[in-house]
Amino acid sequence: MNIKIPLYNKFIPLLIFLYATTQIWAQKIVRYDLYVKDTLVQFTGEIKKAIAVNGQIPMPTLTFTEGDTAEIHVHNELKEDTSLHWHGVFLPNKEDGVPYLTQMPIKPNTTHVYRFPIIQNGTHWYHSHSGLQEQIGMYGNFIINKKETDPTLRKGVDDLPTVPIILSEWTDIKPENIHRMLHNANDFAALKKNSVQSYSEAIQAGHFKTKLKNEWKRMLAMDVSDVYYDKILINGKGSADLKTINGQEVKAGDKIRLRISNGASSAYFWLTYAGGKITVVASDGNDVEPVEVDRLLIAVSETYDIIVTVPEDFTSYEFLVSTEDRTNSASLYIGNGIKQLKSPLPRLKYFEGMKMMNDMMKMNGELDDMGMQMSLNKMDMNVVMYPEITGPAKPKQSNNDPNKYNPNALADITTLNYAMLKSPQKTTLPKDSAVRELKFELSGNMNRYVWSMDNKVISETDKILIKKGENIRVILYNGSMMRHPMHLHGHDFRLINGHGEYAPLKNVVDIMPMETDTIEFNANVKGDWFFHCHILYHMMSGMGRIFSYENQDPNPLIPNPLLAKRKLFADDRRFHFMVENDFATNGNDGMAMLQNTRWSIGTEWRLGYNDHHGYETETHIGRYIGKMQWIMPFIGFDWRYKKMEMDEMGNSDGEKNLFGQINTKENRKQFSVGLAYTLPMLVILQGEIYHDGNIRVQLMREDIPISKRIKGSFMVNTDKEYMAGLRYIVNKNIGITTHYDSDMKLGFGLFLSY
Ligand SMILES: [Cu+2]
Repeated sequence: MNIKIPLYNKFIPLLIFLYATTQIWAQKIVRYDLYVKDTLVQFTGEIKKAIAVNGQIPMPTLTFTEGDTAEIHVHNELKEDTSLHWHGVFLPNKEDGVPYLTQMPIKPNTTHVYRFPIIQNGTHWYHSHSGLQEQIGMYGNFIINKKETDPTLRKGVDDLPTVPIILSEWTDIKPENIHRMLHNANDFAALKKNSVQSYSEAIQAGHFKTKLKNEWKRMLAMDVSDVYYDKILINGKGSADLKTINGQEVKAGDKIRLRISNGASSAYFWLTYAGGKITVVASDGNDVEPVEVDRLLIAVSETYDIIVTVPEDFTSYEFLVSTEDRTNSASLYIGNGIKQLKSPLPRLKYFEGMKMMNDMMKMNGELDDMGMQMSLNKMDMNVVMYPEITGPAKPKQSNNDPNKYNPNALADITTLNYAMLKSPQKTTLPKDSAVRELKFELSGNMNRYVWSMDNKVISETDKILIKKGENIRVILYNGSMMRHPMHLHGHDFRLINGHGEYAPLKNVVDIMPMETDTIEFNANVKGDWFFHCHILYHMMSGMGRIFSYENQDPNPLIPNPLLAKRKLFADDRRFHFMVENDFATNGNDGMAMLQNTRWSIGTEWRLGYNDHHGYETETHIGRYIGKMQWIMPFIGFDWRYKKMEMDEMGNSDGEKNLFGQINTKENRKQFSVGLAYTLPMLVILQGEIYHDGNIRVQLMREDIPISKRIKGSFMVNTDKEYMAGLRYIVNKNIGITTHYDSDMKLGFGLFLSY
């Protein structure tokens, strides 16, 4: 008799063998499948395009235990390329997820598998590194638990109920449009945030001189952040309840560990809690000695593990997340019962901030720290703007306030700073390794939204070569007027903060203006590693560098390194477009511009309707010079024609310009070379010589902030032309204008801009 053995029985020994080997090598493979897809969202009531992964925003929380192997299958169902970067995670370079640097982008309708061993633990997160996708949904928690046998397990920390939280922002404006508007100094965001800081507001606040001095020093009004957001989100919601954890009801006395990542594209957040103190126990996935604070600011892309306590039953305590500029917030209510609110942070005193900036800004555009060695966010310069610490705004404050630069002294509010972070373990680097020291100045140009390091954007520099085994020390000085969260891929660094051998490990260091910070790391994993500002719009403008290991094998995922490099550099070489046109009763005038880091291509036109029938166009192609970009040499073409009545002909032909040359302003087809220079008060002095030898000098100022919604402008030149105008801003694309022009006379119009 023939006995049939079922086929699968033959595999049993094999299965047992496989099971045994996974146990021996402890290679538990944790697989996630991520489906990246276009979606529509309604955060504000308006339907907008976003990107969801597995149907959700934020992306799903990925959870691992140290020792696992991560296997993440990314299915791109978008119509565009994508990528995923594992922020703060140690991995082989080709798994790092930076398109055109560590891999080619994931094409639509393809799947890419990221596979890497998990060799650390902590709170991390992940996000798209392609274009501006991070802004519209592509961020998620990446949590690595410690092994049960980990000797660094802490009682009262690692055994607490834990909630992963990712913070983010939402704007109804397309991120591409935000980026474009930032480059065009469009201050619509300031209007939305009520932070225009116009002359009339300055006068009301007793700060007319402050405003005048600010413009004399060629500064535009600034804010602590430059994008307006419609919604702040905690795990994808503006308001959320935390009533139970793992099925257990949250009750009085419970301590809860929140693993918080700031997945925002450009917003920093204040974290405050209605239930009392906040205990910080880890940052960027690395344990720190517990430190108790009243509040902390989490920089873009940082992570903090904090412990909060529920003081009483029948109450739910607000955990309040406010944008640094205090214009928006989100809340997590912890506990069960009546809501106990945290008082919102009061509005910033902008003119106090402006006054401080004035004092620090030298005429040449450099910052003067007046001998103060600032670092580690210990002295929060923005404190001058915090009413909760320095008192309410009052007009005409004394200039001799002794606490002008150290108002922290007035506060009994404990705010976290980097000097408070101390690692529980020694973090010293290998002692016998060579040390390579690198210095960078974080540089920027607010007016043209250029962000760089040592005044060079990524595409203007080579990769920085380092050797495996070296200890790399990086000294960063922030010479720009905004703070920058600098992030290093693939490595943690020691943040030198006075704790010696116990310096904390981080992978993001936030640096305030005029601060100097030192970080150091051991170069221990070959590859091309991005080091960049994590404000998305700063990174896309070119604020970063690439560390590249010497003598490394080519990356198999980059088959054509030259093409990849060109694509990588395309981000900060991009031109940004703007156009505006005034449809007025007396004519039509407008301009269109294409600008990038250094170049500007602009054309202006004017068409007269009334007694001045004619047209003019002026085109300039220029390159901005120097860090402050106050000088722009250009070549131009000027083409103008005026139809004249017979009786006008005579006297017009004989008209001279201010230099006594025959004035060709009525009929000109001329090439020119010239120079535009930004004078104090942001007046542009433009000198131009035409190919027939004619010279024209012109003074011009646009966008004089008269009031919150009214802007003034004027122009006068040696062709005896002049113009003055006012514009009332209705919304980001529409204005109402009136102007008086030497040719076109008085007119009223509708102003459209993009
Ligand atoms: Cu930045």
